[in-house]
Amino acid sequence: MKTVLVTGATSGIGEACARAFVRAGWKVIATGRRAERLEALVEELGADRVHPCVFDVRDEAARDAALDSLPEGFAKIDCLVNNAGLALGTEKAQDADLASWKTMIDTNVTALVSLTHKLLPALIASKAAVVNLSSVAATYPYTGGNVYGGTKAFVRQFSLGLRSDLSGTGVRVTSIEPGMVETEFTLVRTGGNQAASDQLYAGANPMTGADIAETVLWVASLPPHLNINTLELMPVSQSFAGFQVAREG
Ligand code: NDP
Ligand code: 8X3
Repeated sequence: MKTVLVTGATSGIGEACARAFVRAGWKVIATGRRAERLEALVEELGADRVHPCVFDVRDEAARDAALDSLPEGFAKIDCLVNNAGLALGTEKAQDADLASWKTMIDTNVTALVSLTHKLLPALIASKAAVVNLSSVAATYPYTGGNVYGGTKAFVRQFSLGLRSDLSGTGVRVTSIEPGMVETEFTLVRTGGNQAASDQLYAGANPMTGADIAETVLWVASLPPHLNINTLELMPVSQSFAGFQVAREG
């Protein structure tokens, strides 16, 4: 039975990944800060299939303590899903909060890189699949997307660079780049504004965490000679709005 490590499995896409992988016969190392949500996953999916690891991805010491003591049945990692991440704020750069920018960079970039670096020897040994959650925001700029988009562009380019470096190792690397997925993402982005989150998704028929999880599972389950480099997906309701022009006078 193969094992996947999913960061950010307490909610949204990561939680759906935990369910999808277990349904497909995998074991899951599920990480996140909210212990009670991980315990609920263990309860739902079984302690033999889900191993909870409670840590903040930015806290390398806590992360190492959790991952250096994995139980034997979960010690060989066949897939890493770097999913934990967030956007904070929708303000224009000139109005944005610097602390929020740093939190996004620390979580979406620094922690992702650090975890990947830590696990690389093990991932190479197991010829693993690495699936990184980027975003359409990596490619298409929008007002207020500034640093969030920048972090996701980093994730995309880092994924492609990893592919290059890992040539010949059998490790596969994929950048998944979703558009609008209804999760707690907007609740987090707006500082807990449920009405704003509901309004964004209302009538838009957005993608679900399960939609993305099925895609991640598909990528991870492909025959070992196939690599999906990048995969961009959107709900049908979402598309492109073109350029803006600031006119004089
Ligand atoms: P959610 O807010 O529902 O889930 C985010 C997950 O990340 C939670 O499990 C959260 O766990 C975890 N997380 C955040 N910060 C930390 C931290 N410091 N330490 C540990 N875990 C952390 O959002 P989504 O499921 O939508 O987001 C998952 C990924 O998908 C993100 O990288 C996001 O950028 C990306 N994405 C989302 C899209 C969307 O429209 N929803 C579209 C494109 C990409 P906890 O709080 O318990 O620690
Ligand atoms: C999340 C998608 O369009 O809100 O990565 O930036 S978007």
